[in-house]
Parts: sequence; structure tokens; C-alpha cells
Amino acid sequence: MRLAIVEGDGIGKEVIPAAVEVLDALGLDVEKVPVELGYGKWERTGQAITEDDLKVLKGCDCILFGAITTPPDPNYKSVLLTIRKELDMYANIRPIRPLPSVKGILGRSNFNFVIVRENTEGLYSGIEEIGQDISWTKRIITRKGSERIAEYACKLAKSRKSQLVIVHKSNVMKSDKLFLDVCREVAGSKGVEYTDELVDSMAYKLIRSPERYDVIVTTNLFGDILSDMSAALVGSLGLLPSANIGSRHAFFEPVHGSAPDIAGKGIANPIAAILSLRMMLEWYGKMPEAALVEEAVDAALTEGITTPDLGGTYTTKEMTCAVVDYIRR
Ligand code: GGG
Repeated sequence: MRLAIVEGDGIGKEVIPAAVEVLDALGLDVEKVPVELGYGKWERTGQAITEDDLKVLKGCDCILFGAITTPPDPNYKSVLLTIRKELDMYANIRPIRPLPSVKGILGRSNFNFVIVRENTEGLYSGIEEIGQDISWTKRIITRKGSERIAEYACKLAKSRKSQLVIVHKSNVMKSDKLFLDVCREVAGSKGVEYTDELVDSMAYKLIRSPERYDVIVTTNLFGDILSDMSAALVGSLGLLPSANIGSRHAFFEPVHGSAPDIAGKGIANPIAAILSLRMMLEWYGKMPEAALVEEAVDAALTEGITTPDLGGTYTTKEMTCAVVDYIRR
């Protein structure tokens, strides 16, 4: 496996080395290709990502990615959006499940759902204009984009409880009528049971009764917001992994950002990055290794080893050591 390692900025520089330590402990044959992207690179060179960087990323099987701080440049084009678009990674997968000994808000532990977020269009189209008196962003919904994300979500639903919820705001935004119609058509043709919800109502219901949901498919911005909100159910943004999947490439990253407020203090929670590595191993077909990583994380948390975001006093290094020790046992 040729794996691009992008630490990025802030706590990305702490949690990605932690995930790489875990990968090394598994003893797999992996060629690691470090790639510098983000704010630090922009400060040094004036560019956060270059055409050459994209070529290197395209030459790898997959990418393990930390987090990027957005530079204060009005012409800055998001690195994340650029990579997702250029490598056409259309499905953003965010599993939301409770972890042992970690209490989320409401103290719930009986939920297990996945947010499947369209990753290349919607309000993150990048087609926008900023003016003094009026600024606008074009919201793009295509049949092709909606079809392929619906197909991905249906396939995932079939491997789970076969219950799909299509989340939209088609009563207000006409562009979502196409998304909803296409998702319904695809789910119907694949024999997947489905319902649909308006995004505002879904936010309320997810917090009230998260146990009712299995697979949620939605557009780019709604998926982004609902998944950060769902992190509160789990207990911390520092626990949520994600995968960006396309037909030829994939990249795996914690849902959290670069967290400049705690960067450099050695207290960032490495679990989201380590569980992103787990998703990568699963995507690559390394099922026993993926299961071992999950077991090791669960064991560390069960022992009460937690970082300050979860009320604990352990450092990033100590948390990582606990996971690595379990794997080497
Ligand atoms: N791992 C998610 C992450 O890095 N989030 C920060 C973010 O969204 N940055 C936007 C960008 O500059 O690309």
C-alpha cells in the first residue's frame, strides 16, 4: 500500500503521528509518503496545496489526513474541498456509535448510525462571489451526484438494517427536490426501506431519539452540520472518524479540525485519527487488523484512559501508548 500521510496543521501534527504509530505496530507492508499541505505551507510558500501535491496524492492508494487551518487569504480555496473534488471522493462516511466508558450528552448508549454525506457539490460547490453588499454561493445538486451517493448509501444500508433516511430541505430549496426524488428512485430500485426528513426536524429527532436511525443520506452542508452535532451524542469531536470515498481514491481523516487553542500542548485526543486509520484498514480489506485497532481503542477507554476533552488527564502520547501496547500484546 502506498499511503500519503498529511499531518496538516495544529493538532493534525499530533494525532496523525499517533495514528501512524498504531499503523506501525500492526507490522503491515506500507510505503508512507509524507505530503505537506495547509496553513504552514501557505505561510512558507504562499500556496496551501499545489498541482504537484495533487499529483503525489493521486499516485497513492489512499491518504491519511489530519486537519487544516484556513489561512487568512480572501483568495484561499479550501484544501479539503480541492482534494475531495480533484480526486472525486464523492462519499463522506461518518459512523456515529457510542464508545465504552464515554458518556455523551443525555448519557445515551443505544445508538449506532452512519451519516453518508455527498462530498463534491451542494453548498460547497466553490462557485461563489464575495462583494461589499452582496455575497453568494451557488448550490449545485446534480442527478449524477445524487444517484451515486444514494447508491452508496443503499449499499451500506443493505449491509446493516436496510433502513435509510433521506435528509433534505426540499420544502424551501427547490434544488433539494432533485436530491430527494433521485434518492427515492434509487432506494426504491434497490429494495431499501426509506423515509425522508427535513434537516431541521432531523437535527431535533437525532438528539431526542438517535436509536431510531441506521443510515442517513444527505447533501454536503447538512451532513457536515449533523455529524458535528452527533459528536455530542458520542461525547467529543475528538472521537469521530471519517472516510472520503471515490471510485479510485480514498482519504481518511478525523472529523475535527486543527484546534489551534490546544495545538502543541500534547493533550489532543488521538482516537478520531486512530479510528480513521481503522476505517482505512477496513477499506483496504485488512479486516483482522481493523478489528484489532477497534478492540485496542475500546480497551484503553474501558481502562479509563482518556484525554482532557473527555474529562481525563492523559496526554496524546499516553493514550496512543495504551492502544499500541494492546496491539503488541
Ligand atoms: N479534518 C477536518 C479538517 O481539517 N477541518 C478543517 C477544515 O474544514 N478546513 C477547511 C480547509 O481549509 O480546507
